[in-house]
Amino acid sequence: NPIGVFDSGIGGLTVVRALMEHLPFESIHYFGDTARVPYGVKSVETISHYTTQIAEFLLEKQVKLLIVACNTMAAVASQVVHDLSPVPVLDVIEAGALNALAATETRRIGVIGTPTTVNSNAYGRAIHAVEPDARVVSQACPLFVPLVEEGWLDHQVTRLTAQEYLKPILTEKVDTLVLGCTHYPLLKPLLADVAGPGVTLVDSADAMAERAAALLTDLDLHTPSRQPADYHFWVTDVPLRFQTIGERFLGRSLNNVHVVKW
Ligand code: DGN
Repeated sequence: NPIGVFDSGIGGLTVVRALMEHLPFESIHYFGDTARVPYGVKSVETISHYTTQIAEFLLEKQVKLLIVACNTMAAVASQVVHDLSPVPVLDVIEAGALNALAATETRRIGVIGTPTTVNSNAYGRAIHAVEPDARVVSQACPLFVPLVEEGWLDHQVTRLTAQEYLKPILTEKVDTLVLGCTHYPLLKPLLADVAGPGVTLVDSADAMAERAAALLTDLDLHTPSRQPADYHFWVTDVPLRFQTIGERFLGRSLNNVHVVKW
């Protein structure tokens, strides 16, 4: 059976990309709510409602595992998915928090994400559940999503924006920085440069793929490598530049795109 991955839009394709690299034999059904993105500024109630709809859609595709790729959804609606799903559920925040704890030496961790993710303090809660003494400093970076979608991955404007956003975090002398949004892995080289050599970046997409691989092994749910993996992409709209932006996130050509009209 396939793995179900979902996001508020196309950003979760960074998670699909990491899954394709770590688990090349697993088929994936991706759902991106491109008609209703961005979720980062919506209420908890609305996000929970949308999340339920999407999780139910993927469960009908007989997925064996549900992955909440969107940090914003994971931050406020992860419990909703756990409550309704008969199959295991993984979310990016848990994955990112665990990798940050594995990476830090000083237990001073920075987190960046959308305003909803940061305001929810979901990373802080996940980190403190394991390590109550950790110091977590977070910063909302609302301008990063449009900059990434514009393709300004190595642009002076993005660099200045990053310097401004990271200033308060770097003042706190963190040694680890969690990229708590689906879009940020594309900014990794620039953020590594701005943060400097003393800071380890935790890519929540990679963290998720590692956790998913470990879970499939634990539960003995791996697909045998006999047939090629099959990928399907369900979206609620095909907006302008969808293909270009999607392929940038996925790192390869994007086929089998189906539009769901809700
Ligand atoms: N996918 C969202 C996240 O990871 O937080 C970012 C896109 C958005 O909803 N603004």
